[in-house]
Amino acid sequence: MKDIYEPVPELVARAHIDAAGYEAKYAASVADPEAFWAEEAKRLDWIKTPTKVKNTSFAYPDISIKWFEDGELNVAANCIDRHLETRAEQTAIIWEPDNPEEGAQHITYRDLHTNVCKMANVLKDLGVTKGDRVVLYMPMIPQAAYAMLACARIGAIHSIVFAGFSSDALANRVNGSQAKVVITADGAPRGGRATNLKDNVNQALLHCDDSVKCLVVRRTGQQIAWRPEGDVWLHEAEANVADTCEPVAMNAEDPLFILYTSGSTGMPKGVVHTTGGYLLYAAMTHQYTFDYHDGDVFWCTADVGWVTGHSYIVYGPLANGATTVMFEGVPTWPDASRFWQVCEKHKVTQFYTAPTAIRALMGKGKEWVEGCDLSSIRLLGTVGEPINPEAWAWYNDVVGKGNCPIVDTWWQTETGGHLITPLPGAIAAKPGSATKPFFGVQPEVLDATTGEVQTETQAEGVLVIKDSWPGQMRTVWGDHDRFVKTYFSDYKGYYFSGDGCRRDADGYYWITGRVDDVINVSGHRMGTAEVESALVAHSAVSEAAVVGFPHDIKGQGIYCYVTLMEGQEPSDALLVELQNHVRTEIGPIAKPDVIQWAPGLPKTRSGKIMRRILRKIAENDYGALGDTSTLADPSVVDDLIANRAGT
Ligand code: 6R9
Repeated sequence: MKDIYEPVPELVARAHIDAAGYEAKYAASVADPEAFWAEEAKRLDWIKTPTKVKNTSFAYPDISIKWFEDGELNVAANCIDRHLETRAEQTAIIWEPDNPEEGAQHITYRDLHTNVCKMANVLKDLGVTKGDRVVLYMPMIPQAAYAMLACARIGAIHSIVFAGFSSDALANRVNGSQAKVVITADGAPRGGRATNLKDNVNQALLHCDDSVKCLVVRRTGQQIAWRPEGDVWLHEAEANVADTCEPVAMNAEDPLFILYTSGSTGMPKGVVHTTGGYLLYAAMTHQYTFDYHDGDVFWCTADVGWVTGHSYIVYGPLANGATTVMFEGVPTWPDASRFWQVCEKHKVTQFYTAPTAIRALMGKGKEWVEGCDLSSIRLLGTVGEPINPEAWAWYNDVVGKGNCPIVDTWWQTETGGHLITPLPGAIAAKPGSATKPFFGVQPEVLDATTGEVQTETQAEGVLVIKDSWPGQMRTVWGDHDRFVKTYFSDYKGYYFSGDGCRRDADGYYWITGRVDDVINVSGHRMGTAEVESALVAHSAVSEAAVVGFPHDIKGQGIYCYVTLMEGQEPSDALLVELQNHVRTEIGPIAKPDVIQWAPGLPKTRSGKIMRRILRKIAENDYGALGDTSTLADPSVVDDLIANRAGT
């Protein structure tokens, strides 16, 4: 593996932007953001063209972010209607089902229009109007995209809950946004097995207002328990509605969606994205980062339950009139060649996945890749966590055959789209680095303790952003103070990402991971506080502390220190019970990898758990325990080391 990979010449020739172009455009974007974004806004169809571009303040505590605030547009019209004149018969979505034998579907822009209009009319019949919230709890089926766009068409705000989350998590989110309708399916096939999604919804709705309706897509045809009062089959309801539906004019700052994400404290918070700035930013980053051109087939393997699915399966690609692949299955079923089979079958040109998937497939051996014709692939992308050199090299050599650029895109649920990323025709890649900022993005590295700006090019510290960009989240749903406190109170005047980073002598950014109590399990964010509160909700547990530890495939695993109630005895049975308990409370991705029985936890005299020490023990790194003198009872540490549970 080399230290640096220059842009591939054939790619530079056709790229939207080259090195000189990037420098000039970036300089313009930060010198005069108003002019820059006014021009870029032309990539959208506005019902009312905005006269105001940027009205944003990071001045603590009066954080206020508005873009294009007097503009009006409709997201669904931008993602569908405006393409009908030129590409009605072009495939908008290629849907690849879990079971390859079921056969793929090619959904044209015209089909998309019809399906979205129908679903929008069904939602209207269910009483949904502009500003109402609709929760989606769905498999990766085209109806998930229809539902997102149907909400956008009538001005409803969608909130997608990943279908792998538990009924408790679903209930919290339905109640948190006071949703009127939940859209789901009977079952969700993944890897040859179907989860009973509708059962989970029924469980969740026991804890929600009786008026909440449930719109059900028939996916598997399996037996489900029906609630006669509030349940509606989509196919039945659609039989009675028109197949056109006028898109509602939305203000650029009207919310488009809420997406819950984990933070360092408390329960997940509802990140709010709005209409104009978000769509513009998703579309623009999709075009430049992946160097998308007409005729390409773009595949992002994420789930629509995560922000990556929102921005790079649905909104960015469809705003650009692209062909986007939506995949219901998993990388390893029916066998470990599935991703590559799908690439070959649909002649995918850009492939975007997470390092955890690359590591898992790398472990299966390269013969699964080599049996497939991947000659259509021109570019590879990664997202979700830092990529380790072994995985980078394998992706580059085995999947990309050494001639596809890899774009390592750093961004977050909060940022709406890529903030730091290579542009394939413009920026040379260094394996493991997210490289340079996207247009309009002004990163700074601050000293973590003093908050001082690191003015030298070579620097290390926490990663903050100096000024707003259009795709930025606007608030936390129902709790603007939490938004201000979480992202703007630690380092005044900046948006704080929660990530640490290093900037090298060439000005390249290297993300080093979270500096807060958020862990990254298979590219999914998990607050350690969430797992802790699930553990202490079990009657046998008196106290719990959760940290991340390095995991070969998942990036980080979940390591739990558990103190039992008086009279409770540790046992293997209890261990399994606690693992399952967390799984039920949050979802399978939160299942603890390691549980260590801890008679006591290392605490300061004021009672604060010293996580730094717990992290070191979980990492098997005792040499670096640091100062333990402030502990109330230092002997606790020796006991934890002696009884360490991990491998
Ligand atoms: C898009 C997404 C955000 C957190 C982020 C960071 C980590 C994402 C990364 C990366 C290193 C990359 N992260 N991309 N770390 N290199 N290319 O993943 O959103 O689920 O909100 O997670 O993921 O730690 O802060 P989200």
